[in-house]
Order: sequence, then structure tokens, then C-alpha cells
Amino acid sequence: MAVMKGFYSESEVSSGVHRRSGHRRSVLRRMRVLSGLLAGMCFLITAGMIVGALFVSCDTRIRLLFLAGSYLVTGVIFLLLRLLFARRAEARHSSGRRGTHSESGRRGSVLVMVLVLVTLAALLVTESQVIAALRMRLEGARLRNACLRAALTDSALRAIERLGRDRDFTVDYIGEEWGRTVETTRQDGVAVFLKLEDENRRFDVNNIFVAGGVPNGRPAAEIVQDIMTVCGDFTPITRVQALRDWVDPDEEGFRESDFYRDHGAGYGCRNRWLACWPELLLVDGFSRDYFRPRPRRAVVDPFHGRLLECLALIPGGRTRPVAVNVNTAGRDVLTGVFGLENAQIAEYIVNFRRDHPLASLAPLTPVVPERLMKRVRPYLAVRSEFFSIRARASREGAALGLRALLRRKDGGGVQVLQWVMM
Ligand SMILES: [Ca+2]
Ligand SMILES: [Ca+2]
Repeated sequence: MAVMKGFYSESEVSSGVHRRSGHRRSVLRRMRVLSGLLAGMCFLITAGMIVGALFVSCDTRIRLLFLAGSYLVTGVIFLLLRLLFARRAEARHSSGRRGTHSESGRRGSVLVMVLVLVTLAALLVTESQVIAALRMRLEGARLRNACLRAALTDSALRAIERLGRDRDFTVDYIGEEWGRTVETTRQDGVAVFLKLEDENRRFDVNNIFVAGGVPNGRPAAEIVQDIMTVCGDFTPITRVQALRDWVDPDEEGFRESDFYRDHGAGYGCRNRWLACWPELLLVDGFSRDYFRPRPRRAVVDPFHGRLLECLALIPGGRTRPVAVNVNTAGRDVLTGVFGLENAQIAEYIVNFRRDHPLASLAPLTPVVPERLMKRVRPYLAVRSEFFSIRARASREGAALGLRALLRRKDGGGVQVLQWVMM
């Protein structure tokens, strides 16, 4: 000061000191606000992680709580720094121009450095924790997936074994051991639900594809049309025509390849049997909504069948139709096969088989006219040839499904046609 008095007046020196002091108070105020904000953010993240931990699996919860603890400590450090800055600013305000500016400046710089270093350290710790948690989660998911796959495969193979041990391969009916639903929890904690059903209880859409048609038999397209009507579609003719054009080998019809190209579909008719349900959705008139159950029109509604319960899709070309098992088929399917005007025959079969599974079609002779029997005989059987497995395995919120299509030969050997895990 003594030196400065030689060059500046006392008021000029005083004004400069005020400016520097005001500037440092401003810096301290900003640091206080910044550390307060960072502390608040850390506490918010901590709270979010604690809430999130309530809805996740046990091992993920532990990792989340550990991360939440790191954020909590970081938040407390920021809070302490905020208090320190507040005290420094208050002390500077009360001391006014007095005090040692250079010393305070150095302390302020040290505090800023400490703040930056603490922030960087917290970020590094958090990053390493997140990466470690993600790796553990990935490994955990792989292990869980392997357990689910093993459980599904094991359960499905047991079900196939049961199917191959059927006491009578010439007759299949509701309530046989192979049709028992499996619902169990294994020792490794995996819950399994498995249902094995015969596909012959429904009418196979690919019967339309039978090469050369069914001699003297009812056209399969006509049966599909009646089933659609029983399921509440009162204008099925165009859809069935589109289905026929899709699978028949020629390109002559109203819904052949030209139709799809003219409508910008980007594909043409396959002119062969349907391979899967998604392919059926490509055919004009079919959509996911079409297969959804329709609301009842009355308490007793004879046209309230469910299409997915009435139609099957067994891929592959064939020279004879896949028959419907009269022992397991629903009333709506039987009505479709015998014709809408013969609904009483379906009713008779459903009542008859309650006490006596049909070992042959002979018991139908009194109720089915001979001419009609000749027409529908190729579509009827008392045993099932195709079966499907629907299974689901779950553990700790993770789940895996299995769809399989099986073919059981006359001697009991079971062939797996499709095996899809999803
Ligand atoms: Ca059987
Ligand atoms: Ca065609």
C-alpha cells in the first residue's frame, strides 16, 4: 500500500480493492449455487434408483442400491462444499475490504480444484459401476436364458415321450394322458407351463391345396367357408376365393399375382401350400383383426366360434386331406365339415363321445345320410396324427416360449416338424 500510494490516490486504491472483493464474492456465490445444484442432482438420482430398485430382480436391486449409495456420498460431499462456499462468502462480506485478498484467492482456487476433482472422481466411479453392472446383467441374462431353454426342452421332450407311450394309437380322445397340461416349478426356480394338443381337432387350411382335390368329396374350400360363417363371417366367399388362388398352382383367378401387384403389395401369389400363419396374413382379406374373437350378438349365439380354435395350418404338400378327429374336434369344426345345414350331426357327436369315444365312424351311421358320409368321409378320423406343443418357462421376470409341431406315426414314433423358441 505504501508503494501504491506513490502512484494512485487513496480513493482509486479503495475502488480497485472493492472491485476485486466483489468479483471474488460473485465467484463464491456461483460455486455455492453450482455445488448446491450438483448435490440436488445426486440426491434426485439416488431417490430414483431406490424407487427403481423396488421393481427389479434381486441381483439388479443390490447393484442399484450400491450405485445409489455412491450417488448419496457424492451428494453429501457437494452439500458440504456448498456450506463451505456459503461460509466463505459470508466471511468475506462481513470483513469488507479487510482481510488478505491474495490468501483468500488461493483458498478459493484450491476449493474449485477440489470441487472439480471430486466431480471427476464421482463420474469415474459411477461409470465403472455402470459398466460392471451392465456386464453382470448381461451374464445373468445369458445364464437365465440357458436355464429357461433347458427347462423348456426338458419339459417338451417329456411331453413327446408321453405322447409316444399312448396306450392306443388307433383312437385319440379328450382326457388321454398325453393331453395333460403341465404346470410346475423346477428345482432351479424355473416355472414351466406346457400344453400338448392335437391339431386334428381343427380343420387344416392347407387341405384346400390337396392335389387334384378330393374325389367325390366335399371341396375343402367349402368346409373352410362354412367354418368362417360359424365364426361370424357372413361374407366369406371372397376370402376363400383369395385363399384358393393363393395356393392353387395356376395364375387364373380374381386374386392371383396380378391383383396383389396392381394393389402395390410388392409380392405375388405363392401358388403352393401355406407355410405359416404370417403367410396367411398376406392373403387378401386376412388380417390379425380378422382372427380376433367377435363379440356375442346374443346370449346364445350359434355364430360365435373362434377361428383360431377351428382352423389349423399344417405346412406341406399332400395328396389326401388331413382328417379332423371326431373325438376331439369342437362343435363349430364339426358343423363346418358336415355343413351348416347339418348342425344337429355335430351336436350328436359331441353328446355321444362324452361317454363313448368313437373307435370308428360306425356310430354315425344312424345320423349321417350315406351320401353325405361319402362326401365327408375323407375328412374324418377317430385318431390324431399331428400335435402341437405350446410351452412357456419363466424365472425372475424373464420368460421364454416354445412352439413345436409334431407328427405321430401309426406305430407311435414321433417326428418333430417345427421347433421354435421365442
Ligand atoms: Ca390314444
Ligand atoms: Ca394361384
